[in-house]
Order: sequence, then C-alpha cells, then structure tokens
Amino acid sequence: MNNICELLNIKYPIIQGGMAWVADANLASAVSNAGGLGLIAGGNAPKDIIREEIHKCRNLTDKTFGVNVMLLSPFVDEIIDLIIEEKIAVITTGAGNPAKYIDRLKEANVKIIPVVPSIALAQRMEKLKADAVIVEGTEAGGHIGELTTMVLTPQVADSVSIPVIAAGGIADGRGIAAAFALGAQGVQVGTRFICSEECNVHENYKTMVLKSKDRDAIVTGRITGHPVRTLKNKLAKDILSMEKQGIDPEEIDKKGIGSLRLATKDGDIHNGSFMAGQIASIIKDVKPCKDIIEDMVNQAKNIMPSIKL
Ligand code: TUI
Repeated sequence: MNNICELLNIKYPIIQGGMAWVADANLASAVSNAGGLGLIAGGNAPKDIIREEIHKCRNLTDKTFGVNVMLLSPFVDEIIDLIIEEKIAVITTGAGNPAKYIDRLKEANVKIIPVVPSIALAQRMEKLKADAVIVEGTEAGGHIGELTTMVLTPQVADSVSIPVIAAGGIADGRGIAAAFALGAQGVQVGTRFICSEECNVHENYKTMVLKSKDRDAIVTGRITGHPVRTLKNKLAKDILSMEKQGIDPEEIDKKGIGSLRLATKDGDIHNGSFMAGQIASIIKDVKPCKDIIEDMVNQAKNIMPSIKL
C-alpha cells in the first residue's frame, strides 16, 4: 500500500491544498469522501470560526480530514490548542516553520505534514519527527518559495527518509505521474479543487480560473518579501506598479488587506486577490471532487502502470 495512504488511512495519496477563504468544511469533506485528504484552511481566521468548520466537517464525512495551519496567522497558538482539543488527525502547515509546535502535536497524536520550500527545512522537519513533508514549488498559487516542483521534489526525496508529497503545478494525472517519477509518494492539489462543484467560492473565481491563460498567474510581493501568486487583474497590476515605483512596502501590503475575501465571497474581479497556480490554464471544467480525483488517478495509472496509487 502507498505510504501516505497508510499513514493517513485514505484511499488515494491526494492531499487538498490549504487554501485560505476557499477550503471550508464543504470542500474538505468532499475531498475526503472522494478518497483524498481534505483540509479546512485556517488562514487568518480565529479559533471559533475554525471550530465551527471542524464540527460541520465531522457531520459531512466519517473519513480522515485535517486542518491547514497558516503560520503567519495572528491566531496560530490558539488554533494549535483547538487542533489538540478537537483531536484532529492531521495538519499541514504553510508560510513558516512549525518547529515549536511539533512536540505538543506529536504528544497529542496529531500527524504533522509541513510545507517546505527547501532541503534544509525538510531535513529539520524530519529530525523533529514530522510524519511527511510537502515540497511546494514556485508554480503553486498563494504564498510561494523560489524553487520549482521539478527540482525541489527529487532533491528533497534524496535528502530525507520520510515520505515526500509534491505540490505546485499538479492538476491532472500527468502531474501525478511526473511527481511520482521525481520521487514523490503523494501530491497536494490546490487550484484544481477551486473548480469543483463542492467549492463554495464565488462563481467569478471559478470563471477566472477557467478563462486563465498560461502566463496569467503572476507574482506580486517579491519586493515586500511575501511573494504571492495570483491571477492577473487590476489589483495585481496596481500592486506591481506600486512595487516598480518603490512605494513603501507597508503601503503596498495594505492594498492586499481584505482582497481574498473580495475574491472568494464577493467575486470582485477587479479588486479581489484570486490566488491560483501556474497550472490554472489547463483547467477547463467544474466537476465533483470525486470525478476530479478519479480522473486524475486513472490518467496517472494509464501513463505509469507501476505507479503506487
Ligand atoms: O502557505 C502557503 N500558501 C499560502 S498561505 C496564504 S495566506 C497569505 N496571504 C497573504 C500573504 C501571505 C500569506 C496563501 N497561500 N503555501 C505553503 C508555503 N509555505 N509556501 C512557502 C512556504 C514556506 C516558506 C517559508 C514554508 C516554510 C518557510 O520557512 C521559512 C523558515 O522560517 O524557515
């Protein structure tokens, strides 16, 4: 059996990305019910909101699901407490180093799978007894690292003994087969699940992804030190222009405040932050999570019959 499936008691080693304002109980339960690992995104939300989503998710699935902890959140400490109180089976972490939380989580039997953008952090996480690592290439949407999935996956796979899950640029079975060829034992998929029937984002968000072209997922914030990949629109262009003009990074950061909500809830195509990966443009339809996952798995198996899925 596949190591990731065994570790998490799931059918397919397909982990849903922890997309803030996108991944609620509805999406997480749909991915878990389809045999993957669904996760509720903590994002910047406070404890009470996440607790509600956890309870909703429990009513929607009896399968394993998890919580994604965004480490830049001001509420990280209380969310870690909540995860332990609620006996969550597994967490993924992003946008920082979760070292100081690992001992407590392991003691409470919570599995921990950090996103790492480098070999050094992967090795550090292995030493601290993380259960697996997600290597997220710069192709991904949202907050990104420097290296690509293509180069990061084999290097990390050669550098640690814990299972490696590849992320960034994977939206079909070709991506899964490629990731496994590079040494991954699982994949994390984000953008593809935005265009699922169970994803509760505003229709305009799904349309933005469906209409996107190969060069539309651009990076802002390289100058402020918080690079974020979003689909090109007025907000992204305004931010890039402010960066070029050398405007104070704090002023630029202010422009982004509230923009994820504008994208996901209001569908504000001009002022919203439509986070998406570079693979967005291969997504051509909205379908149930079950079909997304099964189509990906079948395509990967056709390409690579020996694949352990
Ligand atoms: O976290 C993500 N993607 C995200 S988080 C997010 S919310 C946000 N919104 C605006 C600005 C910033 C965040 C939207 N998308 N992906 C996982 C990820 N983790 N990518 C890169 C990293 C990462 C970076 C540095 C992980 C660890 C790390 O460690 C640095 C250190 O301290 O060693």
